This record gives sequence, C-alpha cells and structure tokens, in this order.
Amino acid sequence: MKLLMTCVLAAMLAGLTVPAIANSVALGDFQTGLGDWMTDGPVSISSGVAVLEENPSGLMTSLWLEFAMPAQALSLSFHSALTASPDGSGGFPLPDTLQVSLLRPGTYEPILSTAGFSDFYGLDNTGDSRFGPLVMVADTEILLNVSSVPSGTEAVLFFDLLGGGDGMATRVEVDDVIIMTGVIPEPLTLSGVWLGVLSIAGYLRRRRRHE
Ligand SMILES: [Ca+2]
Repeated sequence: MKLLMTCVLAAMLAGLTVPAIANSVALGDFQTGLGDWMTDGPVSISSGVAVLEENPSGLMTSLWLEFAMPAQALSLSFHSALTASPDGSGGFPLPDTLQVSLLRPGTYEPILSTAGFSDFYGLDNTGDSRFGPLVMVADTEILLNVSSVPSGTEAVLFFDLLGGGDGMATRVEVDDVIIMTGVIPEPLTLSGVWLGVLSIAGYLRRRRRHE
C-alpha cells in the first residue's frame, strides 16, 4: 500500500496523467542492517529504520550510499522523521538541520541543478523546510524528480544531520529509500530556481576533503 502511494506520487511529480510506472529499485529498507550504506558519526539501525543522532565530536552525522542511476528512473524517494528534545545545551546559533543531497562521487557537485544549494531538501528542528520544484513532500515521504538523470549516472545520496548546542538533541529517522522507474510518454521540461546560499553540509564536506 505504501509502495502504491509512492507510485502515484512519483507519477504526479513526473507530470504524468496516466501512471506508467513499472517498477521500483530499493536502495535501503534497513531491515537487515546498513547493507552498502556508509556512515560517519552516530548512526544505528532500530526496528528496520536508520537513525542518525547528533555527533558529539563534530558538527555532522552522515549516512550515504553510492549507486548508479537505474534506467527510466522517475523519482528517488524516502521516508524521514525528525524529532528533537531539550538537552540543556546552549550558545549555538543555528537549529539542528537535516540536509539531503544527490551528488557526483569525488567532486560532490549536485547532480541536479540546485543553484546555490548542494542539497535538494532541508528540514530543521524548528519545523522549517526548504526544497525546490523538483521535490514533492507528502507527510513523511519526500520525492525527488530524477527523470532527467541519465541511466548509469554514478551518484551518492547523502543524509546529513548538522547538529550543535542549540538547546535540542535532534534525531533523524530514514527508511524506505527507493527509486521508482517507468516510461515517460512526453519529454519533461524541468526548470526551477533554487535561491539561497551554499549549504552548510556541502561546505563541511569539501572542507573535510581538503583536511
Ligand atoms: Ca543540537
């Protein structure tokens, strides 16, 4: 049922009036652990869900997977939940934030045009979210339109939790990472302007590379 809903949402996102989705590729259901996913900082599996908690020895906790884009990919989607509880900390001016990015391996450049940002979805622990026209959010499900990404494109999907002493202990759950595939009847015209500044995750990652 959950997968059917994802099919419908993926079709809407791709601008299809008649859903023509044939299949899905599972990237992460976390039922039997992390599989090929990589981590940095406190990431655990709890009841088949990946859980990111704030990194006490750094600003960022990361969960990522490198993969090749399947043929006829329409959407990349996942379920995520962010919860925060007071932890008595203070002094850090920015709220804890989840940033999700689809980047090229090695260079960490965004695969899709997200001018000014390296992430395609951001959510902080005050409830503010940020995403562009290639993204659809339905309750806890987030879908990214990847129909313009050529088959076989090497990609890395990053989930980054940016923490700090903002007074809250923040926890992020990630599950059901899948790519819906199918045939698109008409060529899609994808456009969108993502306003803003370079994301903090992108900055930190590049800085970490050069250290
Ligand atoms: Ca915090």
